[in-house]
Parts: sequence; C-alpha cells; structure tokens
Amino acid sequence: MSPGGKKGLDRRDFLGLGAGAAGLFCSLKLSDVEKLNSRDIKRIDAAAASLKKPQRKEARDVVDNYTFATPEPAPGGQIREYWIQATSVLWNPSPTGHDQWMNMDVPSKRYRAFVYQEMTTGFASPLSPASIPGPTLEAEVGDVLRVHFRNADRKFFQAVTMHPHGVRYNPEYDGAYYGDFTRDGGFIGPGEEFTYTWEATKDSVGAWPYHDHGPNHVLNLTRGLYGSIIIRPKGARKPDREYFLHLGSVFPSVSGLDSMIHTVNGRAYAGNTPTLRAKVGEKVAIHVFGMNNDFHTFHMHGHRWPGPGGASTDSPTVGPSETATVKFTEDNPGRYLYHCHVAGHQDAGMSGWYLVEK
Ligand SMILES: [Cu+2]
Repeated sequence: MSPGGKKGLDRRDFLGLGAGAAGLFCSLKLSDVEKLNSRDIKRIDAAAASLKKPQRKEARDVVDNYTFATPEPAPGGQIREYWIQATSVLWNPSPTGHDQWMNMDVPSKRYRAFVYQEMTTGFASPLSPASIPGPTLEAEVGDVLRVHFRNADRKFFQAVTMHPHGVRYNPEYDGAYYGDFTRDGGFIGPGEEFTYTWEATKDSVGAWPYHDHGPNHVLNLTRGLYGSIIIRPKGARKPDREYFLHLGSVFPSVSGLDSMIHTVNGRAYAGNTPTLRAKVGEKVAIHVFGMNNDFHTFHMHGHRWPGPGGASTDSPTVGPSETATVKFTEDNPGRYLYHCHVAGHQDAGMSGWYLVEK
C-alpha cells in the first residue's frame, strides 16, 4: 500500500478527515499533545499515513530553483559512513518496575516507540538493538557524515527524516518537511531510502542532536526518534568516559500510562535510566540534550565544572534542542545521583546513578 493509495483514502474517509489531513498538523502543537487522547493520536497517525510525497511546484522564489552538489570531505578529511533505519519497537521506559532512588515501585509497561537503528553496510543486518536514543554519529573537522537512511517501519507507516543540528548542510540534506517546498530528504516514506551528506566544519565542534523532522515530527520525537552527533577537532583525543543523555518525556496518550513520565535516554527512574561509571583520574564528558518542550537543569551530585561563561556550575540549564556539556577530571569516588532539578521532572523519572570507583 502506498501512502496515497486507495486504502489510505478509504481510511481517511472512515476517519472523517476529508481533504484536511494536512490541517491536523497545522493544529497540532506540542503543548496540545499533552492534552490529546489515544483516539486523537490515532487520527493524527492516520493523517500522517495518508500524506502524499510533496511534488515540487513551480518555483515560488529564486531560491527554489537552486540545485546543490553533494559535499565532499575537505583536504585530509574522510567520509564517515553510517547505515541507519527508522523502525518501531515495543519499549519499556521502566523495565525493572522500581525506582532505586526512592525505593518504590513504578509502572512497568511497554509502548510502541519509533527509533533509529544502526545497520551494517547495505542495511544487511542490525549493528545494534533498536533503542532510544539512536546511534551516535562521530566525525572530525574536515570530514563529511554520509548517512544512508531507510524508513523500515511497518507499524506507523508514515514519512520520517533525519534532521541534524550543528553540522553544515545545503537544503537537499536539511532532512525537514517543508510542505510544497519539501526537497527529497524531507519526506522519506515507508520503504524509501535517502542518503544525507553533512559537513563537519570548524564551527561544528561539539555535541548535537539529530531527530525526525518529517510531517509528524512532534509526535514522533516523543516516541523516540532522536540521537547524537559528536564533532571533534582533528586528531582530538576522546575523553576516557563519554556519555550522551537525552532528556525527554512521554505523554500518557503515547505511553499508555496514567501520567506523564520524564525520561533519560527513553528510560524513567534510577535503575532504569543509564548508570554512568568512571574512575578517579579519568577525564569525563557528559553531553546532555533537551529533547522536548521543557527547560531542564542537569544536576550532578558531588561535582562541579566550568559552565559556558567560565563560572563553576553543578546545574546547567538545557532548553529545547540545546546541549549542555559537562566536563571534569574525576576526583570524588562514591555513589552519586544525577537528576533534573525541576521537581516535576525528577519525581516523574528524570534521575539516575553515577558510580565512581577509586
Ligand atoms: Cu527537567
């Protein structure tokens, strides 16, 4: 079945959407998603599944006529190749059913997540489990990231993309749905493939998120379609320990739970969220991404480090699509908690352990 096929139209009629499928997206705001019930979610998914691949209209503006070459690495740089598919997986945010921090039981239930999964060359076989977040893409300044992307999902049956932050790209590789102005990388339908090419330039150094920016990205981001990019200076040494933590939330209408959960890498509550580890003397880097509509304060017990302005901090703020990088040389052994200091977030799962050995 193709998204624009007869079956899609029947389903649209059945749901009473008529020709206004796109209108559902116009009216869908993340602030509304919290209020939507599971029936609303089904309608929105059905609308997304019935959307046709945009046909480029005659140029509206001179910029729409521009064509772009595929970037190559700078002299001395290399091509960093990845094969990534979008797929769906049944995902339990709290598989242990327990919060070790508060020593209490918490709901343990699977929901259908939408995730990026790393594959071997040619999408031959999985290189890692389908999980949240997606694979971490690594490059050095002067390299290009060449990401072969396939929409392999058969459950949500709607177009998705990969949209990067931090790296340089031209409009062909933006990976974003633009309505009638959409270029090829901005609408990868079920079963379709596209190869993105992104440049790691001097000003790309740092940690960045990538995420779905297709027509239904608001919902699909809450489901788990995000991952990390790290760009290092050429020849730079990696830290001894490096962690990538995505702060998100899953709405009851998506998770099937009674209330909102706040997640670290798709998991909620200490013992389920990532347990970070290091040894005294090691150089530690923790990259923290804001992946929802909230502002978070990433608090790490027992440690301080320089903030962006140079002053010491132990609770940097990270807003939507922002990254806070925590860097220090470990000097304080023991068990520590990390958590968001926004009370409603920490109480709903946004916490975890940091274990430091002597
Ligand atoms: Cu928070």
